[in-house]
Amino acid sequence: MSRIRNAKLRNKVMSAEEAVQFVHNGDKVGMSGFTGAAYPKAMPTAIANHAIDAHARGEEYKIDLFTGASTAPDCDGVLTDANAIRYRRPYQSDPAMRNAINAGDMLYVDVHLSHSARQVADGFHGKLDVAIVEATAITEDGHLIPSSGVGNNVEYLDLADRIIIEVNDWQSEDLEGMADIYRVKKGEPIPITSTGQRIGNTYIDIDVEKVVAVVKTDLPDRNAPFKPIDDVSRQIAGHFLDFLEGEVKAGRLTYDGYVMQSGVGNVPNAVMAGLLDSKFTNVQAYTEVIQDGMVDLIDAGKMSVASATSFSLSPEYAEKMNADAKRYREFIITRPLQVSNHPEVIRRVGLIATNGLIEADIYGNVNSTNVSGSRIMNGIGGSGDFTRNAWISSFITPSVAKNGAISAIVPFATHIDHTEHDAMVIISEYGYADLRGLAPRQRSAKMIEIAHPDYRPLLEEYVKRAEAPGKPLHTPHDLATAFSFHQNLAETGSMKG
Ligand code: 0RQ
Repeated sequence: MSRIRNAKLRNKVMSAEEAVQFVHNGDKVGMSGFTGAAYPKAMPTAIANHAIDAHARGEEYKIDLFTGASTAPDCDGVLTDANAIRYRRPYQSDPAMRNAINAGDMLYVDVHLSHSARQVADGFHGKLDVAIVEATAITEDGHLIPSSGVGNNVEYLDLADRIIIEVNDWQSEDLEGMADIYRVKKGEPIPITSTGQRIGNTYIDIDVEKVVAVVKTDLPDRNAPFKPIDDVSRQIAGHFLDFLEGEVKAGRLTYDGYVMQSGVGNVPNAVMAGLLDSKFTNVQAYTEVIQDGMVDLIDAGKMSVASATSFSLSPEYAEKMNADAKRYREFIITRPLQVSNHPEVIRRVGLIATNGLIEADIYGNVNSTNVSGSRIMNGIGGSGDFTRNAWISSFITPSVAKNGAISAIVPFATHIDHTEHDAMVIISEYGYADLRGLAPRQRSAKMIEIAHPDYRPLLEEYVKRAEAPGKPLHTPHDLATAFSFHQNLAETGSMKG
C-alpha cells in the first residue's frame, strides 16, 4: 500500500528540486531532525543547490534554520558548504558548521532543548515560514506518522505557513505506534507519572491545507558508528557502576529502580555495555535519544522501557531497528522534545542524568560547550534540562583530551553551562567525585583525586595560591592564575605549559 494514503496529499507529490520553489531567501525554516535521525533527506541538498545557483547569479539566498537538534552531513553539512544558512538553532554537531560558526560566518544560538520550540512559538524569532518534516507515512486523514524521531516537529508544523513533507520509504512502516504525540500547554501539567506512560496520539495531526509539497525519498538515517570501547571508557563505566552500587548500599536506589538519562558518545555507550553484566534489571530510560546500548539492554531483557524524542543509532543498529520495529515499539516511546526534556517530568520520574563534558573546575562547575571559553563545540543540547532537574546528576569524562595536552579538570571553567549547584557526581577513569553535600573547599580535594596524575600537582599548587592568607575562603580563587591552564594551552599547545 502507498505510504501516502491521503488522496489530497498524493496530488502534492513532486521532486525536491520542484519543492524548493517554496523556500525563499530569508525564510525561517523549521526542519525535523535529531542527531543523524529523522531529518529530511532530499530538501537540504535541493536548498543547498538552489543557494549555490543563486549565489552564482550574484543573488542573496540564505535561510534561518531551526531543527530538533543536530542533523547529519547531508543536512547541516551540505547547507553549510553552500553558505545557505544565516542563523542556526538550537543545536549542531557538524564539523563544517562548527567551523563556520567559529569563523563568524553563521550566527548560532545554543539553547536548552526544552526551551527551543516554546521560544519559537512565543515569537522571539518572528513567524516561521516553512516546516520541512520527514514522516514514515501519511494516513488517510492526512496525519503524519513520525519516522525515527519527533523533536520539535509538532510545533514547527503548527506554526509554519507552508509545510513540505518528506515520506521516506527507508524508514520502517512498523514505526507506526511508537510515537506518543502530545501538545504541551502553558499552565497545564503533563500527565506523565511513569516513564512508559502514553498520553497522546500515535500521529501528528496537521492542517492539510498548508501542505505545498510531498517529496518521496528512500535514504537512510546517518549517525557515525561508535568507536570500539577503549580501556579509559571501560574504566569510567566501571566507576559509574561503583557509584550506582554505592547508591544501592546507601539505600537510595534498588537494583530494579534505575531510571536512566544518558548523553550520546562513546563513554555513555561503554556505560550501557557495563550495565549488561551488572545486577541492575528493569532499567528504564527517560531520556533524549535511543542509543545502541539501550537496544542491547532491551534485547538482553535488562531494559523494560525507553522513552526519548529520537533514535541516535549507528548504521548497524538503525538497520536492526528497521528490521524489528514491531517488537521494539513494545519497549520504546518517542515523544515531542518538549515532553522528553520537560523539567516537570524529569524531576517526577527521579532519573539519574549522565552526560559528557569539556571541562569541570575544582568546585564542580561544568563547561559542556565552549572550548577555552569561546570556541563552540556542539551546544548544551538537553544536558541542562536533565542535569538541573535530575534526581542525581552525573558527568562522565576522560581526565585528559588531545593526548594529554588538555586536562578535563581545571582551576576555573572558562564557560559554565552547569553550575556547582547542579553538578553532583563527576566521574573520570580515576574514580568518582561525589560532590553532594560538600562545601567548595571540600569539593576541590575530591575533584583533584579524579584529575590525571600529571595535572594533580598543578591543581594542588593552584589551590594553595587560591587559599593564601588574606583571601576569601568560601570559593577560593587566585584570579591572576585562574585561567593559567588555558593560557598555557594557547601559548604552548599544552595546559602543562
Ligand atoms: O574530539 O575526537 O576530535 O579528539 O571533544 O570528546 O571525550 O569523545 O567525549 O563524545 O562525550 O563529547 C562535551 C563534546 C563531550 C559532548 C562533549 C574533544 C575531544 C573529542 C569529544 P576529537 P569525547 P564526548 C544531551 C546530551 C553537550 C551536549 C550534551 C557534548 C571531542 O558530551 O557535546 O550533553 N555535550 N548532550 O578531544 C578541547 C577540551 C575537550 C575537547 C573534549 N577540554 N578541549 N577539546 N574535547 N574535551 C542529553 C541526551 O540525552 C542526548
